[in-house]
Amino acid sequence: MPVVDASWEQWLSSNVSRGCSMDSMIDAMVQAGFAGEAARTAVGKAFGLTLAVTGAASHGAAATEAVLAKPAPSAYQYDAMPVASGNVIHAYDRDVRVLMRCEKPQVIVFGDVLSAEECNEMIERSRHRLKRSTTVNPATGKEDVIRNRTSEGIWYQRGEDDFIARMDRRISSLMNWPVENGEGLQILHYGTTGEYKPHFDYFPPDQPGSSVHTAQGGQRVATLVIYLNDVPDGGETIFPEAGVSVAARQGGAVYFRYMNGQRQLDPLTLHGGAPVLGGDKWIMTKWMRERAYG
Ligand code: PD2
Ligand code: ZN
Repeated sequence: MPVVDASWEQWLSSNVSRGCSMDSMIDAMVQAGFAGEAARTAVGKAFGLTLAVTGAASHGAAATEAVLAKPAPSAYQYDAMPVASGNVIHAYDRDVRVLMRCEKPQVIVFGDVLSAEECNEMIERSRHRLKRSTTVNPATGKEDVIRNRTSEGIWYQRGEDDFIARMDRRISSLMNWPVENGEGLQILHYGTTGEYKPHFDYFPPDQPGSSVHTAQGGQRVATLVIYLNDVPDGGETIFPEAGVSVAARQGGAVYFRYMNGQRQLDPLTLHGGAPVLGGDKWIMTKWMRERAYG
């Protein structure tokens, strides 16, 4: 059975600060192999510790009462998504099919964003250049290798060659957000058992480490995850608070938007990459910022 070591402590404290619910954190720990009681104890303690940092009660029932007494953050207001309406969206040089739309949280599943040939080209370009993925430490802003994220990846600078520039333009057109506001494309590879535990893609506004990342381009506003291969078993993108999961199908993609026009952040966009149970998984990710980036 796993133990609550330094990387789990970091996972617990960053998820508390990001507004995750106790239940979703306990579920994630149980899925990772903890006994229910051990998960409940660790999560309860993490909520208590966070309160201690903010000067409130720090132990047991007092901490729980203080959690419950905390004023509810003002509810996220769902305003119109920038993505076009309709069943087929013409995105720069390709017609993309809409397979599913969810309003709360704002999630859209697309088919055929990339052709099979384009997916295979991205995989072959990346296969020999992968490095172990990192996660932003919310306290320091530094990139840490931690086991919440068992994948390897590589970044492509925006417009770094004609092929990448075409992908950037197509994605920008599909997300209906300026190409200049996009981070570079990231390719990720997970082997069997690889996963990415539930997290938010936005930088937690109350954490000191976030300002380093938002200084340029501002906050992240929306993500597009494109699946580059068919995953034989597992590896879905999961939204545990919304009860939604998206299967990895070559060329398909999932879009989700978490910052509205008032700059509120949507806690229902908590999401993760479920463990790959058979074969491997390749994805390409685009994160969009509020303003021009890079
Ligand atoms: O691998 C995924 O499905 C996944 C899910 C959630 C990747 C990411 N987030 C990410 O790279 O942020
Ligand atoms: Zn993510």
